[in-house]
Amino acid sequence: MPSGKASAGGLAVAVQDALNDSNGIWLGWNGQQITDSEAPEFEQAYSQGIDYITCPLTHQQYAQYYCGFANKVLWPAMHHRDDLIEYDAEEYKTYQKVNRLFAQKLKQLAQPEDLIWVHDYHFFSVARYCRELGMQNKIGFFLHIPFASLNIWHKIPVARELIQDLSQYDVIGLQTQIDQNACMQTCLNLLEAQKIQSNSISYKKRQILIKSYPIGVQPELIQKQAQQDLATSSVFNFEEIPRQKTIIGVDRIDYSKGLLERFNAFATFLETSPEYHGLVRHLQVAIPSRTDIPAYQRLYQRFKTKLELINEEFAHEDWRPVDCCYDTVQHHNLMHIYRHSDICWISSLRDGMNLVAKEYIAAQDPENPGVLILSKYAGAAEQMSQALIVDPQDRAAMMDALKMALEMSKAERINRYQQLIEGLTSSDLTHWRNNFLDDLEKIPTLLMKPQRLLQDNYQSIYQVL
Ligand code: ADQ
Repeated sequence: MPSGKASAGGLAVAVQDALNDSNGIWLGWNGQQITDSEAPEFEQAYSQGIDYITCPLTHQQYAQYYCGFANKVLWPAMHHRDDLIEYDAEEYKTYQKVNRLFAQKLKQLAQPEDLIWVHDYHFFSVARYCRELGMQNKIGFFLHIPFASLNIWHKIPVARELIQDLSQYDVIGLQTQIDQNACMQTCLNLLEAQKIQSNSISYKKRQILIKSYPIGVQPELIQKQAQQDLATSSVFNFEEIPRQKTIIGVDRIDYSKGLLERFNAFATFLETSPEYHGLVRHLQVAIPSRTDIPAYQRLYQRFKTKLELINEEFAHEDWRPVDCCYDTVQHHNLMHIYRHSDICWISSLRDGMNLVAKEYIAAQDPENPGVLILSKYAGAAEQMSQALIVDPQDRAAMMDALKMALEMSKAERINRYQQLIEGLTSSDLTHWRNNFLDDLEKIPTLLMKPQRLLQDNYQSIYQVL
Protein backbone atom coordinates (compact mmCIF):
# COMPACT_ATOMS: atom_id res chain seq x y z
CA MET A 1 0.00 0.00 0.00
CA PRO A 2 1.23 3.52 -0.63
CA SER A 3 2.61 4.95 2.57
CA GLY A 4 3.89 8.20 3.96
CA LYS A 5 1.04 10.15 2.39
CA ALA A 6 -2.72 10.37 2.67
CA SER A 7 -4.40 7.12 1.77
CA ALA A 8 -8.09 6.27 1.82
CA GLY A 9 -7.62 2.62 2.73
CA GLY A 10 -8.77 1.37 6.11
CA LEU A 11 -5.64 -0.68 6.55
CA ALA A 12 -3.44 2.39 6.16
CA VAL A 13 -5.49 4.46 8.58
CA ALA A 14 -5.55 1.73 11.23
CA VAL A 15 -1.90 0.73 11.06
CA GLN A 16 -0.56 4.28 10.90
CA ASP A 17 -2.57 5.16 14.01
CA ALA A 18 -1.16 2.12 15.81
CA LEU A 19 2.41 2.89 14.71
CA ASN A 20 2.13 6.44 16.03
CA ASP A 21 2.14 4.92 19.49
CA SER A 22 5.11 2.57 19.13
CA ASN A 23 8.73 2.43 18.07
CA GLY A 24 7.90 0.32 15.07
CA ILE A 25 9.07 0.63 11.50
CA TRP A 26 6.67 0.57 8.57
CA LEU A 27 7.87 -1.24 5.49
CA GLY A 28 5.81 -1.07 2.39
CA TRP A 29 5.30 -0.07 -1.20
CA ASN A 30 5.68 3.66 -1.79
CA GLY A 31 2.91 3.71 -4.40
CA GLN A 32 5.36 4.32 -7.27
CA GLN A 33 6.21 2.14 -10.27
CA ILE A 34 9.51 1.85 -12.12
CA THR A 35 10.51 0.16 -15.37
CA ASP A 36 11.25 -3.56 -15.33
CA SER A 37 14.94 -2.96 -16.03
CA GLU A 38 15.43 -0.75 -12.96
CA ALA A 39 16.32 -2.16 -9.56
CA PRO A 40 13.92 -0.93 -6.89
CA GLU A 41 15.73 1.01 -4.18
CA PHE A 42 14.55 1.50 -0.64
CA GLU A 43 14.15 4.96 0.77
CA GLN A 44 13.91 5.87 4.40
CA ALA A 45 11.75 8.72 5.63
CA TYR A 46 10.52 9.97 8.95
CA SER A 47 7.06 11.47 9.18
CA GLN A 48 4.78 12.24 12.15
CA GLY A 49 6.63 9.95 14.53
CA ILE A 50 6.88 6.98 12.15
CA ASP A 51 9.93 5.55 10.32
CA TYR A 52 8.96 4.53 6.82
CA ILE A 53 11.11 2.24 4.70
CA THR A 54 9.53 1.99 1.30
CA CYS A 55 10.33 1.04 -2.26
CA PRO A 56 8.64 1.10 -5.66
CA LEU A 57 7.34 -1.91 -7.57
CA THR A 58 8.40 -2.65 -11.13
CA HIS A 59 5.63 -2.43 -13.74
CA GLN A 60 5.65 -6.20 -13.96
CA GLN A 61 5.34 -6.66 -10.20
CA TYR A 62 2.54 -4.12 -10.08
CA ALA A 63 0.65 -5.83 -12.92
CA GLN A 64 1.15 -9.45 -11.87
CA TYR A 65 1.49 -9.30 -8.10
CA TYR A 66 -0.72 -6.37 -7.09
CA CYS A 67 -3.32 -6.09 -9.89
CA GLY A 68 -2.92 -9.78 -10.68
CA PHE A 69 -2.90 -12.49 -8.05
CA ALA A 70 -3.61 -10.23 -5.05
CA ASN A 71 -6.54 -8.36 -6.57
CA LYS A 72 -7.86 -10.74 -9.22
CA VAL A 73 -7.72 -13.91 -7.14
CA LEU A 74 -7.37 -13.25 -3.42
CA TRP A 75 -9.55 -10.14 -3.09
CA PRO A 76 -12.54 -11.54 -5.04
CA ALA A 77 -12.17 -14.95 -3.39
CA MET A 78 -12.12 -13.55 0.16
CA HIS A 79 -15.16 -11.43 -0.72
CA HIS A 80 -16.98 -14.48 -2.08
CA ARG A 81 -16.94 -13.19 -5.65
CA ASP A 82 -15.60 -16.40 -7.15
CA ASP A 83 -17.23 -15.33 -10.44
CA LEU A 84 -14.51 -12.64 -10.65
CA ILE A 85 -11.52 -14.89 -9.92
CA GLU A 86 -8.97 -14.84 -12.78
CA TYR A 87 -6.13 -17.19 -11.93
CA ASP A 88 -2.91 -17.04 -13.90
CA ALA A 89 0.07 -19.23 -12.98
CA GLU A 90 2.64 -16.58 -13.98
CA GLU A 91 0.97 -14.00 -11.77
CA TYR A 92 1.03 -16.41 -8.85
CA LYS A 93 4.76 -16.94 -9.41
CA THR A 94 5.31 -13.19 -9.22
CA TYR A 95 3.20 -13.04 -6.04
CA GLN A 96 5.51 -15.62 -4.50
CA LYS A 97 8.63 -13.85 -5.75
CA VAL A 98 7.54 -10.54 -4.30
CA ASN A 99 6.67 -12.19 -0.97
CA ARG A 100 10.15 -13.76 -0.97
CA LEU A 101 11.79 -10.42 -1.73
CA PHE A 102 9.98 -8.90 1.23
CA ALA A 103 11.18 -11.66 3.48
CA GLN A 104 14.75 -11.12 2.31
CA LYS A 105 14.58 -7.43 3.17
CA LEU A 106 13.06 -8.29 6.50
CA LYS A 107 15.95 -10.61 7.18
CA GLN A 108 18.32 -7.66 6.69
CA LEU A 109 16.44 -5.41 9.06
CA ALA A 110 15.03 -7.49 11.90
CA GLN A 111 16.85 -8.27 15.10
CA PRO A 112 16.34 -11.83 16.40
CA GLU A 113 14.06 -10.65 19.24
CA ASP A 114 11.88 -8.38 17.08
CA LEU A 115 8.20 -9.12 16.70
CA ILE A 116 7.12 -9.00 13.08
CA TRP A 117 3.58 -8.08 12.16
CA VAL A 118 2.60 -8.70 8.56
CA HIS A 119 -0.59 -7.17 7.21
CA ASP A 120 -3.10 -8.41 4.72
CA TYR A 121 -3.67 -10.61 1.73
CA HIS A 122 -0.71 -9.31 -0.27
CA PHE A 123 1.56 -11.21 2.11
CA PHE A 124 0.15 -14.66 2.79
CA SER A 125 3.55 -16.23 2.06
CA VAL A 126 6.11 -13.89 3.70
CA ALA A 127 6.54 -16.05 6.83
CA ARG A 128 7.32 -19.13 4.74
CA TYR A 129 10.31 -17.34 3.19
CA CYS A 130 11.37 -15.87 6.54
CA ARG A 131 11.52 -19.42 7.90
CA GLU A 132 13.49 -20.60 4.86
CA LEU A 133 15.95 -17.82 5.61
CA GLY A 134 16.36 -19.21 9.12
CA MET A 135 14.42 -16.50 10.92
CA GLN A 136 12.95 -17.70 14.19
CA ASN A 137 11.24 -14.42 15.11
CA LYS A 138 7.67 -14.53 16.22
CA ILE A 139 5.69 -13.54 13.14
CA GLY A 140 2.04 -12.56 13.25
CA PHE A 141 -0.32 -12.04 10.34
CA PHE A 142 -3.46 -9.93 10.38
CA LEU A 143 -6.03 -10.25 7.62
CA HIS A 144 -8.02 -7.02 7.28
CA ILE A 145 -10.51 -8.53 4.85
CA PRO A 146 -12.86 -11.50 5.37
CA PHE A 147 -11.52 -15.04 5.33
CA ALA A 148 -13.27 -17.08 2.64
CA SER A 149 -15.15 -20.21 3.54
CA LEU A 150 -13.70 -23.59 2.56
CA ASN A 151 -15.88 -24.03 -0.53
CA ILE A 152 -14.41 -20.83 -2.00
CA TRP A 153 -10.85 -21.86 -1.14
CA HIS A 154 -11.46 -25.00 -3.20
CA LYS A 155 -11.83 -22.72 -6.23
CA ILE A 156 -8.28 -21.33 -5.90
CA PRO A 157 -5.91 -23.73 -7.69
CA VAL A 158 -3.04 -23.03 -5.23
CA ALA A 159 -5.16 -23.03 -2.07
CA ARG A 160 -3.29 -25.79 -0.29
CA GLU A 161 0.10 -24.22 -0.92
CA LEU A 162 -1.11 -20.82 0.31
CA ILE A 163 -2.60 -22.26 3.48
CA GLN A 164 0.63 -24.12 4.10
CA ASP A 165 2.47 -20.79 3.78
CA LEU A 166 -0.02 -19.23 6.18
CA SER A 167 0.76 -21.94 8.71
CA GLN A 168 4.29 -20.53 9.05
CA TYR A 169 2.90 -17.59 11.03
CA ASP A 170 2.64 -17.94 14.80
CA VAL A 171 -0.56 -15.94 15.16
CA ILE A 172 -3.19 -15.52 12.45
CA GLY A 173 -5.48 -12.60 13.29
CA LEU A 174 -8.93 -12.22 11.75
CA GLN A 175 -11.58 -9.53 12.07
CA THR A 176 -14.55 -11.58 13.30
CA GLN A 177 -15.63 -14.83 14.90
CA ILE A 178 -17.06 -15.90 11.54
CA ASP A 179 -13.65 -15.38 9.90
CA GLN A 180 -11.93 -17.22 12.75
CA ASN A 181 -14.20 -20.22 12.24
CA ALA A 182 -13.68 -20.17 8.47
CA CYS A 183 -9.90 -19.99 8.86
CA MET A 184 -9.89 -22.78 11.42
CA GLN A 185 -12.03 -25.03 9.23
CA THR A 186 -9.91 -24.32 6.13
CA CYS A 187 -6.62 -25.03 7.94
CA LEU A 188 -7.97 -28.24 9.49
CA ASN A 189 -9.25 -29.43 6.14
CA LEU A 190 -6.44 -28.42 3.78
CA LEU A 191 -3.52 -29.10 6.12
CA GLU A 192 -4.96 -31.98 8.05
CA ALA A 193 -3.76 -30.11 11.11
CA GLN A 194 -4.87 -30.99 14.61
CA LYS A 195 -7.18 -28.77 16.63
CA ILE A 196 -5.77 -28.29 20.13
CA GLN A 197 -8.11 -25.58 21.42
CA SER A 198 -11.05 -23.67 20.04
CA ASN A 199 -8.61 -21.11 18.64
CA SER A 200 -5.38 -22.99 18.03
CA ILE A 201 -4.03 -25.81 15.94
CA SER A 202 -0.94 -27.90 15.93
CA TYR A 203 0.79 -28.46 12.60
CA LYS A 204 4.21 -30.04 12.07
CA LYS A 205 5.02 -29.71 15.78
CA ARG A 206 4.20 -25.98 15.84
CA GLN A 207 1.34 -24.27 17.61
CA ILE A 208 -0.58 -21.67 15.60
CA LEU A 209 -3.09 -19.33 17.18
CA ILE A 210 -6.08 -18.49 14.95
CA LYS A 211 -8.10 -15.77 16.61
CA SER A 212 -10.34 -12.80 15.95
CA TYR A 213 -9.12 -9.30 16.87
CA PRO A 214 -11.79 -6.86 15.67
CA ILE A 215 -10.09 -3.65 14.61
CA GLY A 216 -11.27 -0.49 16.34
CA VAL A 217 -10.94 3.29 16.08
CA GLN A 218 -9.91 6.04 18.51
CA PRO A 219 -13.27 7.40 19.68
CA GLU A 220 -11.95 10.28 21.82
CA LEU A 221 -9.69 11.60 19.09
CA ILE A 222 -12.45 11.35 16.51
CA GLN A 223 -14.86 13.18 18.81
CA LYS A 224 -12.38 16.09 19.06
CA GLN A 225 -11.71 16.16 15.31
CA ALA A 226 -15.41 16.10 14.53
CA GLN A 227 -16.05 19.14 16.70
CA GLN A 228 -13.54 21.36 14.90
CA ASP A 229 -15.11 24.26 13.10
CA LEU A 230 -14.49 23.76 9.39
CA ALA A 231 -16.77 26.39 7.95
CA THR A 232 -14.46 27.12 5.02
CA SER A 233 -13.04 23.72 4.13
CA SER A 234 -15.93 21.32 4.22
CA VAL A 235 -16.49 19.25 1.08
CA PHE A 236 -20.28 19.47 1.20
CA ASN A 237 -22.48 22.35 2.13
CA PHE A 238 -24.03 21.74 5.55
CA GLU A 239 -25.83 25.03 5.90
CA GLU A 240 -29.08 24.48 7.72
CA ILE A 241 -31.95 23.63 5.44
CA PRO A 242 -34.93 23.26 7.76
CA ARG A 243 -36.28 19.69 7.93
CA GLN A 244 -33.87 18.37 5.32
CA LYS A 245 -32.00 15.23 6.41
CA THR A 246 -28.61 14.12 5.15
CA ILE A 247 -27.46 10.56 4.52
CA ILE A 248 -23.72 9.98 4.21
CA GLY A 249 -21.88 7.09 2.54
CA VAL A 250 -18.07 6.78 2.48
CA ASP A 251 -16.60 3.95 0.43
CA ARG A 252 -13.83 3.13 -1.97
CA ILE A 253 -15.47 2.31 -5.30
CA ASP A 254 -15.26 -1.44 -4.87
CA TYR A 255 -17.74 -4.16 -5.78
CA SER A 256 -17.64 -5.41 -2.19
CA LYS A 257 -19.21 -2.20 -0.88
CA GLY A 258 -22.69 -2.66 -2.38
CA LEU A 259 -22.82 0.86 -3.81
CA LEU A 260 -25.22 0.01 -6.63
CA GLU A 261 -27.50 -1.91 -4.27
CA ARG A 262 -27.69 1.15 -2.00
CA PHE A 263 -28.33 3.72 -4.71
CA ASN A 264 -30.90 1.45 -6.35
CA ALA A 265 -32.67 1.27 -3.00
CA PHE A 266 -32.43 5.05 -2.60
CA ALA A 267 -33.86 5.61 -6.10
CA THR A 268 -36.77 3.27 -5.41
CA PHE A 269 -37.34 5.01 -2.09
CA LEU A 270 -37.61 8.39 -3.87
CA GLU A 271 -39.91 6.87 -6.44
CA THR A 272 -42.27 5.39 -3.88
CA SER A 273 -42.07 8.16 -1.25
CA PRO A 274 -42.66 11.49 -2.99
CA GLU A 275 -43.41 13.06 0.41
CA TYR A 276 -39.64 12.95 1.05
CA HIS A 277 -38.70 14.91 -2.07
CA GLY A 278 -36.75 17.97 -1.04
CA LEU A 279 -36.40 16.61 2.48
CA VAL A 280 -33.61 14.09 2.13
CA ARG A 281 -30.30 14.05 0.27
CA HIS A 282 -27.68 11.33 -0.03
CA LEU A 283 -24.06 12.53 0.02
CA GLN A 284 -21.36 10.11 -1.00
CA VAL A 285 -17.57 10.22 -0.66
CA ALA A 286 -16.46 7.64 -3.23
CA ILE A 287 -12.82 7.46 -4.02
CA PRO A 288 -11.92 5.47 -7.15
CA SER A 289 -9.85 2.43 -6.31
CA ARG A 290 -7.70 -0.10 -8.27
CA THR A 291 -8.50 1.73 -11.46
CA ASP A 292 -6.15 -0.44 -13.55
CA ILE A 293 -8.41 -3.46 -13.03
CA PRO A 294 -11.30 -3.85 -15.54
CA ALA A 295 -13.90 -4.95 -12.93
CA TYR A 296 -13.25 -1.69 -11.06
CA GLN A 297 -13.38 0.43 -14.23
CA ARG A 298 -16.77 -1.07 -15.12
CA LEU A 299 -18.14 -0.46 -11.64
CA TYR A 300 -16.92 3.15 -11.63
CA GLN A 301 -18.81 3.86 -14.87
CA ARG A 302 -22.00 2.15 -13.69
CA PHE A 303 -21.87 3.97 -10.37
CA LYS A 304 -21.40 7.41 -11.95
CA THR A 305 -24.22 6.73 -14.41
CA LYS A 306 -26.53 5.62 -11.60
CA LEU A 307 -25.99 8.85 -9.66
CA GLU A 308 -26.55 10.96 -12.78
CA LEU A 309 -29.79 9.13 -13.50
CA ILE A 310 -31.09 9.72 -9.97
CA ASN A 311 -30.44 13.46 -10.24
CA GLU A 312 -31.90 13.61 -13.75
CA GLU A 313 -35.06 11.90 -12.61
CA PHE A 314 -35.72 13.57 -9.27
CA ALA A 315 -33.76 16.83 -8.84
CA HIS A 316 -35.57 20.15 -8.97
CA GLU A 317 -34.49 23.74 -8.77
CA ASP A 318 -33.31 23.81 -5.17
CA TRP A 319 -32.84 20.14 -4.40
CA ARG A 320 -30.32 17.59 -5.69
CA PRO A 321 -31.01 14.24 -4.03
CA VAL A 322 -27.47 12.94 -4.64
CA ASP A 323 -24.07 14.59 -4.43
CA CYS A 324 -20.73 12.82 -4.70
CA CYS A 325 -17.10 13.71 -3.97
CA TYR A 326 -14.53 11.54 -5.79
CA ASP A 327 -11.42 12.87 -3.97
CA THR A 328 -9.42 12.06 -0.90
CA VAL A 329 -10.84 14.02 2.00
CA GLN A 330 -8.72 15.13 4.95
CA HIS A 331 -9.40 12.96 7.96
CA HIS A 332 -10.74 15.73 10.22
CA ASN A 333 -12.95 16.99 7.38
CA LEU A 334 -14.41 13.53 7.07
CA MET A 335 -15.13 13.37 10.81
CA HIS A 336 -16.87 16.75 10.51
CA ILE A 337 -19.00 15.44 7.63
CA TYR A 338 -20.01 12.40 9.73
CA ARG A 339 -21.07 14.62 12.61
CA HIS A 340 -23.30 16.76 10.43
CA SER A 341 -24.99 13.82 8.74
CA ASP A 342 -28.23 12.45 10.16
CA ILE A 343 -27.73 8.95 8.82
CA CYS A 344 -24.74 6.84 7.76
CA TRP A 345 -25.69 4.06 5.35
CA ILE A 346 -23.35 1.10 4.90
CA SER A 347 -24.30 -1.54 2.36
CA SER A 348 -21.26 -3.82 2.02
CA LEU A 349 -21.91 -7.18 0.41
CA ARG A 350 -18.93 -8.48 2.34
CA ASP A 351 -16.44 -6.45 4.38
CA GLY A 352 -13.69 -7.34 6.85
CA MET A 353 -14.80 -4.76 9.42
CA ASN A 354 -15.81 -1.39 7.89
CA LEU A 355 -14.16 1.41 9.80
CA VAL A 356 -16.61 3.99 8.48
CA ALA A 357 -19.34 2.49 10.70
CA LYS A 358 -17.16 2.97 13.77
CA GLU A 359 -15.89 6.42 12.77
CA TYR A 360 -19.43 7.64 12.16
CA ILE A 361 -20.60 6.67 15.64
CA ALA A 362 -17.45 8.06 17.28
CA ALA A 363 -17.99 11.43 15.56
CA GLN A 364 -21.60 11.95 16.71
CA ASP A 365 -22.91 14.62 19.04
CA PRO A 366 -23.95 12.61 22.15
CA GLU A 367 -26.88 14.99 22.71
CA ASN A 368 -28.23 14.60 19.19
CA PRO A 369 -26.66 11.57 17.50
CA GLY A 370 -27.36 10.25 14.03
CA VAL A 371 -28.47 6.77 13.00
CA LEU A 372 -26.27 4.02 11.57
CA ILE A 373 -27.73 1.67 8.97
CA LEU A 374 -25.29 -1.23 8.75
CA SER A 375 -25.08 -4.20 6.43
CA LYS A 376 -25.24 -7.58 8.14
CA TYR A 377 -22.29 -8.60 5.92
CA ALA A 378 -19.86 -6.03 7.36
CA GLY A 379 -17.63 -7.42 10.12
CA ALA A 380 -18.71 -4.45 12.26
CA ALA A 381 -22.21 -5.92 12.50
CA GLU A 382 -20.88 -8.60 14.87
CA GLN A 383 -20.15 -5.88 17.46
CA MET A 384 -22.63 -3.14 16.54
CA SER A 385 -26.00 -4.83 16.89
CA GLN A 386 -27.69 -1.59 18.05
CA ALA A 387 -27.34 -0.18 14.54
CA LEU A 388 -30.20 -0.80 12.09
CA ILE A 389 -28.90 -4.05 10.63
CA VAL A 390 -29.91 -4.70 7.00
CA ASP A 391 -29.39 -7.13 4.16
CA PRO A 392 -28.27 -4.90 1.26
CA GLN A 393 -29.58 -7.43 -1.23
CA ASP A 394 -33.10 -7.02 0.12
CA ARG A 395 -34.22 -3.71 -1.39
CA ALA A 396 -37.49 -3.52 0.52
CA ALA A 397 -35.68 -4.07 3.84
CA MET A 398 -33.17 -1.36 2.94
CA MET A 399 -35.98 1.09 2.21
CA ASP A 400 -37.75 0.20 5.46
CA ALA A 401 -34.54 0.80 7.41
CA LEU A 402 -34.07 4.16 5.72
CA LYS A 403 -37.60 5.23 6.62
CA MET A 404 -37.10 4.08 10.20
CA ALA A 405 -33.83 6.02 10.41
CA LEU A 406 -35.43 9.16 9.01
CA GLU A 407 -38.25 8.98 11.53
CA MET A 408 -36.44 7.70 14.62
CA SER A 409 -37.12 9.65 17.81
CA LYS A 410 -34.30 11.48 19.56
CA ALA A 411 -34.68 9.26 22.65
CA GLU A 412 -34.17 6.11 20.58
CA ARG A 413 -31.22 7.61 18.72
CA ILE A 414 -29.54 8.48 22.02
CA ASN A 415 -30.26 5.06 23.47
CA ARG A 416 -28.75 3.23 20.50
CA TYR A 417 -25.79 5.62 20.33
CA GLN A 418 -24.92 5.16 24.01
CA GLN A 419 -24.66 1.39 23.63
CA LEU A 420 -22.68 1.69 20.41
CA ILE A 421 -20.17 4.22 21.75
CA GLU A 422 -19.65 2.11 24.86
CA GLY A 423 -18.73 -0.83 22.65
CA LEU A 424 -16.33 1.29 20.58
CA THR A 425 -14.60 2.62 23.68
CA SER A 426 -14.07 -0.79 25.24
CA SER A 427 -12.77 -2.27 21.97
CA ASP A 428 -10.73 0.55 20.46
CA LEU A 429 -7.65 0.63 18.25
CA THR A 430 -5.28 0.30 21.20
CA HIS A 431 -7.07 -2.84 22.38
CA TRP A 432 -6.79 -4.32 18.91
CA ARG A 433 -3.06 -3.70 18.72
CA ASN A 434 -2.29 -4.73 22.31
CA ASN A 435 -4.37 -7.90 22.19
CA PHE A 436 -2.67 -9.01 18.99
CA LEU A 437 0.86 -8.17 20.13
CA ASP A 438 0.34 -9.68 23.61
CA ASP A 439 -0.74 -12.96 22.07
CA LEU A 440 2.19 -12.88 19.66
CA GLU A 441 4.62 -12.31 22.52
CA LYS A 442 3.08 -15.08 24.61
CA ILE A 443 3.01 -17.80 21.98
CA PRO A 444 5.66 -20.52 22.57
CA THR A 445 8.88 -19.96 20.59
CA LEU A 446 9.41 -22.00 17.46
CA LEU A 447 11.32 -25.19 17.86
CA MET A 448 12.98 -25.29 14.49
CA LYS A 449 16.52 -25.34 13.27
CA PRO A 450 17.69 -22.47 11.05
CA GLN A 451 17.72 -23.53 7.45
CA ARG A 452 20.34 -22.59 4.89
CA LEU A 453 20.43 -18.81 4.47
CA LEU A 454 19.66 -17.41 1.06
CA GLN A 455 21.52 -14.37 -0.17
CA ASP A 456 19.61 -11.31 0.86
CA ASN A 457 20.50 -8.67 -1.65
CA TYR A 458 16.98 -7.82 -2.80
CA GLN A 459 14.69 -4.89 -2.17
CA SER A 460 11.29 -5.76 -0.77
CA ILE A 461 8.12 -4.76 1.04
CA TYR A 462 6.32 -5.64 4.26
CA GLN A 463 5.31 -4.10 7.48
CA VAL A 464 6.85 -4.50 10.90
CA LEU A 465 5.36 -3.01 14.03
P1 ADQ B 1 -11.38 -0.58 3.31
O1 ADQ B 1 -11.99 -1.56 2.36
O2 ADQ B 1 -10.63 0.52 2.69
O3 ADQ B 1 -10.45 -1.30 4.39
P2 ADQ B 1 -12.97 0.71 5.51
O4 ADQ B 1 -12.86 -0.16 6.69
O5 ADQ B 1 -14.30 1.35 5.35
O6 ADQ B 1 -12.64 -0.01 4.15
O7 ADQ B 1 -11.92 1.85 5.68
C1 ADQ B 1 -11.85 2.98 4.87
C2 ADQ B 1 -11.03 4.04 5.59
O8 ADQ B 1 -10.58 5.01 4.66
C3 ADQ B 1 -11.83 4.76 6.65
O9 ADQ B 1 -10.97 5.08 7.71
C4 ADQ B 1 -12.29 6.02 5.93
O10 ADQ B 1 -12.47 7.12 6.78
C5 ADQ B 1 -11.14 6.28 4.98
N1 ADQ B 1 -11.60 6.88 3.73
C6 ADQ B 1 -12.50 6.36 2.87
N2 ADQ B 1 -12.68 7.17 1.81
C7 ADQ B 1 -11.88 8.23 2.02
C8 ADQ B 1 -11.60 9.42 1.28
N3 ADQ B 1 -12.19 9.68 0.12
N4 ADQ B 1 -10.70 10.26 1.78
C9 ADQ B 1 -10.08 10.01 2.95
N5 ADQ B 1 -10.29 8.92 3.70
C10 ADQ B 1 -11.18 8.03 3.23
C11 ADQ B 1 -9.97 -2.64 4.65
C12 ADQ B 1 -11.06 -3.71 4.72
C13 ADQ B 1 -12.11 -3.32 5.75
C14 ADQ B 1 -11.45 -3.10 7.11
C15 ADQ B 1 -10.27 -2.15 6.99
C16 ADQ B 1 -9.47 -2.04 8.29
O11 ADQ B 1 -11.66 -3.90 3.44
O12 ADQ B 1 -13.10 -4.32 5.86
O13 ADQ B 1 -12.37 -2.52 8.01
O14 ADQ B 1 -9.36 -2.58 5.96
O15 ADQ B 1 -9.12 -3.27 8.81
